[in-house]
Amino acid sequence: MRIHPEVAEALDAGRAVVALESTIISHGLPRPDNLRIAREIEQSVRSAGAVPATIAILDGQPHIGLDDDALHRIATGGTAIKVSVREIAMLAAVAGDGATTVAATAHLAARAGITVFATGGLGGVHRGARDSYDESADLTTLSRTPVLVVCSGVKSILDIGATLERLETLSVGVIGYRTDRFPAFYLADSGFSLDWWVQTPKQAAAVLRARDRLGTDRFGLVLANPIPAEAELDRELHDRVLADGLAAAQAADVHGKDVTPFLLDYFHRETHGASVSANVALVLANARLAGEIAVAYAGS
Ligand code: PSU
Ligand code: MN
Repeated sequence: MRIHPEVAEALDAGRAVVALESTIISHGLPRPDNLRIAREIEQSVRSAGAVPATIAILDGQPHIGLDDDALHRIATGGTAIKVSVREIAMLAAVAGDGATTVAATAHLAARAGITVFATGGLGGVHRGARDSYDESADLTTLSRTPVLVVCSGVKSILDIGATLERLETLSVGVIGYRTDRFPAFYLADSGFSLDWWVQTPKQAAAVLRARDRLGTDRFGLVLANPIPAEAELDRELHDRVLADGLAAAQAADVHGKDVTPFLLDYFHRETHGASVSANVALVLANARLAGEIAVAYAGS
């Protein structure tokens, strides 16, 4: 692994660092805006007083923290494939470029000693998983990776109830940020409630500290931060595009790791950019909150 000097220095000094995923940049947001947004996400982490570490694979080597050239290559180079944990070694062997999913990012972050991680949405159990068995490796990876993922829940393209059940089975704690409702990415409320919530970054850091003391720190935690109210997607538009997108994916026989990027792209096109604005708003808010939590955790 190559740890960026600024990140290495912060980790050595016990200062706040926030890991950021790269699949959202390469496969989750449209070009060319994705490069600017990737920089803004890093800036949000900095505005909270933490150091951003965007994680990706370049020439087969995992990078913890990217310089601007590397960020550029992942965002606009077209060389990076979507990489989950099981593919890191294969990509290393052929010296390829990869954009890491939540699972792969969490794995590499934990190895580098980074605990707090920000993203937009977590992967989960896909609709129809009873037949397809399509469940994101994000869930099983979190069951054995000691990170706190700050996200806006999971998208309604997934089976949210089943995803929450799986998180329970896998011992991954789910905490709402100033809410007792599990968010659904573009919408603040998925209709599912939560048993636990915190009101401040300090309280989230206290959970991390307690878990370190009690030995439950082998599992991941999800901190669910709902999209800011003013950025929510119109619910009717959301429901219509969701139904059409799921039908389009089925008609086009899309499956496996292509499903999530396909549906994201469908949303972007069919909402004429409204879903991208919502996506950007929530990911910037998550990056900032993750920065605040990392600062509180480093100082506690
Ligand atoms: N959900 C989103 N946006 C994304 C992703 C998920 O709202 O960009 C990406 C993340 O990188 C996540 C991955 O880890 O998709 C999950 O893909 P899969 O369902 O193939 O595991
Ligand atoms: Mn899948």
